[in-house]
Amino acid sequence: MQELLSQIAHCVEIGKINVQSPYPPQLKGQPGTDELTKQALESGATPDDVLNQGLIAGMSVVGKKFRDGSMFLPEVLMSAKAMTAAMKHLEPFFNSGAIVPKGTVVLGTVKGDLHDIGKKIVSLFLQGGGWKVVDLGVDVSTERFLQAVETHKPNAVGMSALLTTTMLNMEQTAKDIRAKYPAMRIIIGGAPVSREFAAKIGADHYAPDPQRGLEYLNSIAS
Ligand code: B12
Repeated sequence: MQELLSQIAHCVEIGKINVQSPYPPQLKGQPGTDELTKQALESGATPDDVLNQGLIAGMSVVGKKFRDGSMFLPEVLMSAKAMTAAMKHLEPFFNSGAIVPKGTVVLGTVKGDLHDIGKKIVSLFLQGGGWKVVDLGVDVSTERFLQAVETHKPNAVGMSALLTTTMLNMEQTAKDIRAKYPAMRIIIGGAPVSREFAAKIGADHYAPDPQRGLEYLNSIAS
């Protein structure tokens, strides 16, 4: 079983989705996260083992390599796809409560901003790290963030902005969330934002990449 879980971790790391996937070329015709996750669960692996020893293990290698520059965006996107294929098999266990997430994060790209790619990667990393993510998508108004906080009672709100213009909307949303939920943890990311900007708008944390976002969230998980 251990071997199977290590294989899942490796497939996440190298972005091997399923047997049909031609990527990476050296594993053409071999099973990917899709088949291996199904097989592991059918052979009696617990969903927790698949998540922790397979997906989280694989994604944490991806996170480290992406951070130190030894892995690039297209490869990370393949890993994210491999991860999504595996998550499909784990979803029923999340829904039934058999997997207990570390906590919940409401995530969205702020109002006026349609950039989705970075936020989606963050979403998958956090899921791969054992968090439940409520992804509100792009162009998310303050009202929608507030509504989601009310509904999902998350441990944190994550906001993404890629435009200098929409950073201003992020500021407003952060202030409105803080006014209504003073204890809510707010984490921000996206190319134009910074640690200084986070401090200015009263956000708790700025993360330049998903791995550091995950590390922060794990540090606040009770
Ligand atoms: C792809 C892209 C688009 C695509 C978006 C497609 C999509 N579905 O997302 C399209 C074509 C739609 C687009 C449109 C526009 N874009 Co554009 N776009 C980009 C581009 C090339 C890449 C962005 C990207 O996906 N990066 C890859 C991801 C992985 O990185 P990332 O988003 O930074 O996210 C990472 C981290 O920042 C972090 N992170 C991000 N968010 C969060 C959140 C949290 C909580 C955490 C923890 C971490 C985190 O983790 C992510 C993963 O590592 C950038 C240039 C660039 N190099 O950034 C321009 C760029 C952002 N765009 C720009 C502009 C100007 C526009 C337009 C205004 C163009 C126009 N005139 O129409 C429109 C705006 C549309 C709108 N209202 O949003 C400018 C912004 C300039 C500025 N300073 O404001 C840029 C910088 C290009 C440039 N050099 O001029 N764009």
